[in-house]
Amino acid sequence: MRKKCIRIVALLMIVCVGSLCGCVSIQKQDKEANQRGALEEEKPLSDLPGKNRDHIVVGFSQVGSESDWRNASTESFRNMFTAENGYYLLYEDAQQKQENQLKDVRNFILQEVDYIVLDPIVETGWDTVLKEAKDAGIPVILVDRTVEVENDDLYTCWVGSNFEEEGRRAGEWLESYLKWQERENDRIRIVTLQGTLESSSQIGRTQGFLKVLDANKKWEMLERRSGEFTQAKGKEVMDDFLSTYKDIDVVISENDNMTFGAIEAIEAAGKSCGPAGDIIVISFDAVQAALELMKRGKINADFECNPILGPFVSDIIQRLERGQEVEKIHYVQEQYFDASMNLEEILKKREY
Ligand code: GZL
Repeated sequence: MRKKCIRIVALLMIVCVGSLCGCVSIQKQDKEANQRGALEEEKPLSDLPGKNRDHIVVGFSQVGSESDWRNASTESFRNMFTAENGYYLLYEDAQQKQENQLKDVRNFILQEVDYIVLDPIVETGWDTVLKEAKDAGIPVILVDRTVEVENDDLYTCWVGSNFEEEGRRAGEWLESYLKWQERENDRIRIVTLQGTLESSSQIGRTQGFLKVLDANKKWEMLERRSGEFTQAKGKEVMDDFLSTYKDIDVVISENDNMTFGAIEAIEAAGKSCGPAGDIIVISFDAVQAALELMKRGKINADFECNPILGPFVSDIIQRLERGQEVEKIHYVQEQYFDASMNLEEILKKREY
């Protein structure tokens, strides 16, 4: 009996010491994780600065880390939402899954954050969770991509790009480029690498380009298929396009990482791309690595999508904190680049 008691006491001591270490490691994990921005363990609210706290607590659900553009977007928020700037950022990477974002938003509500920032991976499926945030009195600011909801009172505002405008400008650029090549009356065979289907960036770019495609009867869209905004999938889809279609004149790639994969596939098939190549390559995002490839003659044109949204969102939050009204839609300014430009100079000034 005595032995059993000693064993139980010993076991209890091990459990206590273990949980103490565990607690220390969780706290330590919290600290490290919080630097990464992924709070693994919920901290008691009293530990979080914010409402009646001395910081504004912002919960940010990010799409994932699928592209250079996405990483620049994340960095923009991390650099802006710091303690020095008066914020406490709860950052979650949803790994390109909507169900993770739904969990993120509900977790932010539970933690009574002051603001929710959401980059919605796709446009639909948000009404219920946005209503929960509204009922909890937590403003939701949409960034980058947007949502389709019954009632747009479910979110405070959206900061992002005019994706349809990006797509249309890409089509108009192709029109003028073909004219310059004296190919305006040629049959032009096009394939498109689409982004994540049903994301607003994919919908807008596809729709915008389609407007110009419809106005050019000699252009033929051989196929559109999603490369999911990633390099690997972009290569896989382009490989398949190249083995399916003998003559491709133009690739429209709805982000630079799919373009990187497409260029790999084109060159592996013994073809060439860019101004001196067999295939015209038109891309979106205009990240540094893509402009480097443009400088090396592999990309013809690239339509910028500005990922530096952190400062815009902080400005909106500061205005809301002062009780000011904010616009529903905030478009960011964007430009395009093509191989005729001085890319050396342009690259010196690029932030991302
Ligand atoms: C566009 C953004 C897209 C980028 C991709 O605003 O949603 O998602 O074009 C990223 O690089 O994956």
